[in-house]
Amino acid sequence: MSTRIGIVGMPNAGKSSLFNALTKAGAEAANYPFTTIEPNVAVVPVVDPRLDQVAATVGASEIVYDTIDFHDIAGLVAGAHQGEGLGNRFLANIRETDAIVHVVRVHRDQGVVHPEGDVNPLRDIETIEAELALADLEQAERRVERVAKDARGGDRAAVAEEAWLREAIAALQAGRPVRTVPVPEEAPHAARDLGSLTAKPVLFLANVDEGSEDVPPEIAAHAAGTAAVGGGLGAGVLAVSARIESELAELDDEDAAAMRAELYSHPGASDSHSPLQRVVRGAFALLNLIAFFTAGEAKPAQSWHLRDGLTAWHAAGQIHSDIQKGFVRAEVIGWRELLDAGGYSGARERGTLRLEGRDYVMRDGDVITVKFTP
Ligand SMILES: Nc1nc2c(ncn2[C@@H]2O[C@H](COP(=O)(O)OP(=O)(O)O)[C@@H](O)[C@H]2O)c(=O)[nH]1
Ligand SMILES: [Mg+2]
Repeated sequence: MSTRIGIVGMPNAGKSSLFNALTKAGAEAANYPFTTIEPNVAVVPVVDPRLDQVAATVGASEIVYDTIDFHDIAGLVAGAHQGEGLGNRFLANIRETDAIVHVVRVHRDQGVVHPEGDVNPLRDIETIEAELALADLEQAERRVERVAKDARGGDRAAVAEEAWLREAIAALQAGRPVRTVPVPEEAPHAARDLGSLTAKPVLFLANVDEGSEDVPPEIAAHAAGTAAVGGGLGAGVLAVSARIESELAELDDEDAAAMRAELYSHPGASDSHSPLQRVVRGAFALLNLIAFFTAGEAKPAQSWHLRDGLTAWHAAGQIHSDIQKGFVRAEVIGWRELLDAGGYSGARERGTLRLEGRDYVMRDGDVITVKFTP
């Protein structure tokens, strides 16, 4: 299942610029299996040099990177929860995403109109968050009535969910996102069943002036304050110049690297860790995802994602439901060990290719071959 990220922010914050940059990055990645996509969805490869090396080591036929879908969600304005603008439809679009990238205008280019007249990142963040919170509040108030009925019938999960919903409502009324309210063990899907927008992890993307890479401290502080309690899904922050990225995406790699080196003074600014890939990786980190690989001689080498802490059986399910159904065992090796051994047969000789059962907890960078009965 592909990971879906919704891009939100004030009008003119730079959402479409970021989206266009991401779209071009996706279109240029070789060997991407394109499917028909909607105009507001950018399918972006999660570029991973480890997979390139694994592919070369085993003699794979091609490289297929895991992807993230970015959705440009325009039209979120003050009053959206009441159907202002195209409000409700856009809120529905956000509900279907796994995480949110919240673009915040920081750049002070006089040539770009700000809907409120002046540049004020924290105010803008609060405007957007208030809309998300109000939408959540409406949903929660409606849902709590229904759940309360089941709770009165003595359903334990419903009792836990009702208590959680009441806490969530109190948090929202106090201006805190739902993600700060821990979900009870007895009702683990409470936030998902609510379709909560403010429970989703969020990556604040400061859209900064060209040449800058500094996250304004007030945005960093806000992100830290809105993160989930007790770890887990939270909030992150990055600085990018959306306009520059959309322009750089038009250039070939060499020209883009040269221009980056000119714009950003520190070493490393011109390497392949482009700000767009930082956005992609930021989204990955936000969702607690790890990467694993499948690769074989004359077959595609492919990267996949999995929630950290899940098992070989879950990994099999990511690859194909039939492979999961018929799971017998898995051959697993760390990507580095596979490289060191020069391939699978060398790894077998060294004993670094392990046989694992369905409960093996996958690690970031594992290369897996699932044996299954069809
Ligand atoms: N100077 C500058 N202008 C930007 C930047 N990002 C976006 N813009 C401009 O701001 C305007 C609105 O950007 P757009 O991406 O369409 O915003 P959206 O409404 O959030 O989709 C456009 O004219 C962009 O070229 C930036 O980083 N720096
Ligand atoms: Mg736009």
